[in-house]
Parts: sequence; structure tokens; C-alpha cells
Amino acid sequence: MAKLRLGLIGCGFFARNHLHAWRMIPEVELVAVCDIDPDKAEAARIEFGAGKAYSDAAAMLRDERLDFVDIATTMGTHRMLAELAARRGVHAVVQKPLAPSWEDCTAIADAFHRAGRRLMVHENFRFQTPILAVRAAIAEGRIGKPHFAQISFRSGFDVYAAQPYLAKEDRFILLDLGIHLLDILRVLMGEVVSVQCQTQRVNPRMVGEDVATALFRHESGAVSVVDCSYASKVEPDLFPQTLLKVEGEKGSLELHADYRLRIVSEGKVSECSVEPNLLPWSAKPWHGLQESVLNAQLHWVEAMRAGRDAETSGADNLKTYALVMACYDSARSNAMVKPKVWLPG
Ligand code: NAD
Ligand code: 89V
Repeated sequence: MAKLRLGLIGCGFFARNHLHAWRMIPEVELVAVCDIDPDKAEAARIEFGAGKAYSDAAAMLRDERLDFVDIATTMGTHRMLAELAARRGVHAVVQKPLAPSWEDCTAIADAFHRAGRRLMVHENFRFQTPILAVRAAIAEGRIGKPHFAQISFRSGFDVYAAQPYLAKEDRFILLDLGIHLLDILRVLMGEVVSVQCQTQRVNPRMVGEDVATALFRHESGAVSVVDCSYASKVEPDLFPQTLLKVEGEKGSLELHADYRLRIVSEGKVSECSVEPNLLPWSAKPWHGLQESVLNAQLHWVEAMRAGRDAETSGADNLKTYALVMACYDSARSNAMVKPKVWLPG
């Protein structure tokens, strides 16, 4: 079967993980890379063996025959680049957050819907090895129907060193990190009907909020709490581990520090390690996220080959994005908010 021909756009900090992961997937050929900074594009071309380097995405899409693009720029450019790809009839993977506003996100999803092309949002947290283990335990019925969850990510790690733009965003932790936790929440607990949220700005260097605490009611009747912080002076600092607890009618599970998964199932207690694997190019403490990038990209290739949407399609990711928007609305209005719904147009 012919390889899937890929053009990657945006050769910055996080794209290195995408590029390492694509190199591990034999069904994908890296035809070209593109960055508005020609030195970055050329460096990526050399290191990852791309056919050609571009500094203009429109030129790459015009001159190359591509099956899909991987858009790994920051969110402000996603709509413009995604619409370009959709107009060219090319499928796309787009990094999270899909765009800065609901309007931009729905425009992207609509563009791919109209073009009849597939869109996957690169939402990798749900593909982390420990989260996959939690998903499997729930799917196997080990704890029965869940009625409560708590998902927590609290750290004082200096994320601004590698991603300085984060400190300047007027909406920060919910849109950058909370979005991942809200995606996990949907996967574990199902869709949400109402949201209440409070935000805080603890670090005065930040423009946006760096702490958020939210409460959710699900369609199933379950209730959940999601809390995230980049202002937690804690020891040990577990960045970038997501900790969680889910309680069900037959038992409970807890994902503890250092990837220990403890399950209580019908009175029986078991505990095991669900530590992510170290890949030849990954390094602690990032290895869990790096492996999840590979898992997400393998999932995309499998979906493309099978002719179906990825789990984190545009339609799916808009449900996660709607929770982020609902959290901000609730924090601003101090009221309970219902998440928006997207209908393809
Ligand atoms: P970055 O600023 O390091 O890299 C972005 C790159 O895109 C830069 O090299 C820039 O020159 C290039 N670029 C900008 N506009 C362009 C255009 N029009 N055409 C071509 N290239 C262009 O940013 P980053 O930290 O790598 O973040 C990129 C994305 O990855 C963001 O959406 C961020 O939220 C996401 N991210 C995701 C995770 C995760 O775990 N999923 C982790 C970190 C970052
Ligand atoms: O996933 C992200 O977008 C990253 C990080 C995990 C560091 O918050 O910004």
C-alpha cells in the first residue's frame, strides 16, 4: 500500500516530538516541512530527512502532492493554515487548542466537513499509557458504572521556559492544559450537561489564569471535579503527570504519583505500574507525553487506513473545546453554564 504523504507545518518546540514519532511510523513519508523561519525548516528537513523545506505553507501545498498536513504552529495560525489545507483537499492533523475562539474552531471543522476531508485534533493526553490503562479498566467493567471522578494536575514546573508565549495569553491554563484534562474527563465519564468553575491568577508574571477548579454534572448523572494549577509549590513536583480517581458502583480506581494504578473491584484490591515507555528519543519527565504523541499519530494512521474518523475528530474536539468555553463563562459570570453544541454547517 502506498505511504501517506505528509507535510508538517511549524517546526518549533513541540513539533520535534511529532517529527520523531512520524519517523517511527513506516506508513508515513515526510515529503516536506515548513516554517516561516527558513532556518528552522531547513534544520528539520536535515534532521528528519524530509524531501524539501518551505517557508510558505501555501507554496508547499501548491507544489507537493500531499495526503495530509500536520499543523504544529501555535493556535493563532491554525485557522488560516487549516482552511488552506481544506481548500487544497488535503486531510489534516491540527495541534490543540484548535483555535483561539469558538468561531475559529467551528470554521475549521466546517471547512473539513464541506471539503469531505478528515480532521484530527492532536489531543494526545487521552492516548497516554496510564490513561489508556484507566480507560481499559473502566471499559472492562472493573469498577462498574462510574458516578464520580476527580482529575488533577498541579505543578510549579516552569512551562514558560520552553513555551514563553503561554505567559502572555489572557486565557492560559484552561485553554492550554485544562483542555487536555477536560478531554480525559469526557472519555472517562461521558458528556457534560453543566459546568461551574472558578479561576485564579496566582503568579503575578502571568497575564491569564494559572489555577482553575471546576465541577461538572454529566449526562449519566455522574458528578466530577477537575483541578489544574501551574502555581503549586509542591514536592515532589509530578509534572506532567495527571492524577485521577474514579468511583463506580462496583469499585474505584486511582492513578497515583509515579504511574501507580490502584483498583478496587468488588472488594479485591490490586495495584500495578502503568509507567509510559521510554522511547529512543524521549526523556523524563516528558516521556509520557512524548509516547502519547506517537500513540495519537499511530491512531490517526490507523483511522486513515480504515477510512474512518479519528477519536479526536473536529466534531469530537469541539465538545471538549465547548467545556473550556463553559469554564471561562462560568468563572466570569459566577454561574452554572451549559456547554455549547456544534452542528456542522
Ligand atoms: P513554537 O512557537 O515553539 O513553534 C511554532 C512554530 O511555528 C515556530 O517555529 C514558528 O516559526 C512556526 N510558525 C508560525 N506561523 C507559521 C506559519 N504561518 N507557517 C509555518 N510556520 C509557522 O510553539 P510550540 O510550543 O511548539 O507549540 C505549538 C503547538 O503545540 C501549540 O498549539 C501548543 O499548544 C501545542 N503543544 C501541545 C502540547 C501537547 O502535549 N499536546 C505540548 C506543547 C505544545
Ligand atoms: O500540553 C501542553 O499543551 C503543554 C503542557 C503540558 C506543557 O502544558 O503546554
